[in-house]
Amino acid sequence: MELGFIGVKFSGKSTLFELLTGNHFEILRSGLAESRRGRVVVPDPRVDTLSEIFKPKKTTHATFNCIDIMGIPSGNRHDTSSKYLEAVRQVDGLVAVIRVFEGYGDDGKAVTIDPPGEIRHLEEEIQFADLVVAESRLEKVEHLKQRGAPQYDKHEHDILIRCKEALDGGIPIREISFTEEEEKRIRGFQFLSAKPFLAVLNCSEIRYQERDVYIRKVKETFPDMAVTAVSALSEKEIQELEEKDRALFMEELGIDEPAIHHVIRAAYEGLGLLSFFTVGEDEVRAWTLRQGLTAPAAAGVIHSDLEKGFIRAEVISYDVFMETQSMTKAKANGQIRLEGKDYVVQDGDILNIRFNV
Ligand SMILES: Nc1nc2c(ncn2[C@@H]2O[C@H](COP(=O)(O)OP(=O)(O)OP(=O)(O)O)[C@@H](O)[C@H]2O)c(=O)[nH]1
Ligand SMILES: [Mg+2]
Repeated sequence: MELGFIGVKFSGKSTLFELLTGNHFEILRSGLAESRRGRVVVPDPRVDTLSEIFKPKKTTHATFNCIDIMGIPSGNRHDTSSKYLEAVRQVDGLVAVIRVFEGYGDDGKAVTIDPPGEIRHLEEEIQFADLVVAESRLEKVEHLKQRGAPQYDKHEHDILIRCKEALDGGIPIREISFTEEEEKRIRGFQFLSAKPFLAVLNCSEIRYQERDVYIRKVKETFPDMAVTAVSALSEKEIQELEEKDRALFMEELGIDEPAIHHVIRAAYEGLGLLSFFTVGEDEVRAWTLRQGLTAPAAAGVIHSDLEKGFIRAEVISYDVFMETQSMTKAKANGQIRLEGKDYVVQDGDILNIRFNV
């Protein structure tokens, strides 16, 4: 799972990237463009609690990668061949960093704070690229139809028409409801606006106090959008403080936990991710999985052999486990379920995969 940070120039993508990754990264080069890839550790108090109970040799939190993608100019350009779109195409989900602090923009002019406008701009750029893809494919499909060619696929034609209509009306592909079968076909087109999209409003210290107003404005324009707020620069300063000063500072700023926590949680929800756990004397570990996937897929996240040789999964949810805090007692109570290959893994499941290779 790899998330890309997108946004207009100087919106604070790199600041947020550095905050979330602790400024550890590798440089990715493609052509002339350069971007940075870093790993984000997912803070999860459940992992810490499990670790206290099992006292394992090693405790591992879930992680995901993020990419600090270059910013785009605030003016429209509809440049479909850009390195920017190429970078966007390669990530699994988008975190749009939206500017909610004063100062100067890439054009040298004072910035107007307008989160809905900035989101619309980002959406328009990716939707325009999708429209080009949909139209060119439609043209081919219609040509096949006219010729009565056997490759003509009525189903594909219908899907493409729906996509084009949505995009013409400014609706991203992710908001169209498809059947599972249609969803599979859609994947082949690699539509950018089909990717999960989370808007992070990057506020100055002062604007952060009014964050609810900005969130509401976004929701009025984009009712289905996942949106959260941070003050990346102030939180980065806090991160560099001593532990005791940190608590005091956070109180002053009206921040009850570091932004990293709620941004990651919002990313989890907005981007369709969940955490499941494996426990034992050797290691207590959290793993990241896409919501809706089954036990063998979860096994595959741990190791490909576990997926190949998957037999069953022993499952107990974290909350149920916490009633007794003991696997032996949970087993005696019949609280550990045996699930097969169709079981859809839930957030907080503790799994033990039975497999055979
Ligand atoms: N006042 C204020 N300034 C910020 C905040 N976040 C970032 N900045 C400043 O805005 C400037 C741009 O920040 P970056 O994080 O480099 O922005 P970016 O989106 O990565 O920019 P590009 O990569 O050029 O598109 C820097 O000078 C930051 O210090 C913020 O929350 N408040
Ligand atoms: Mg940057």
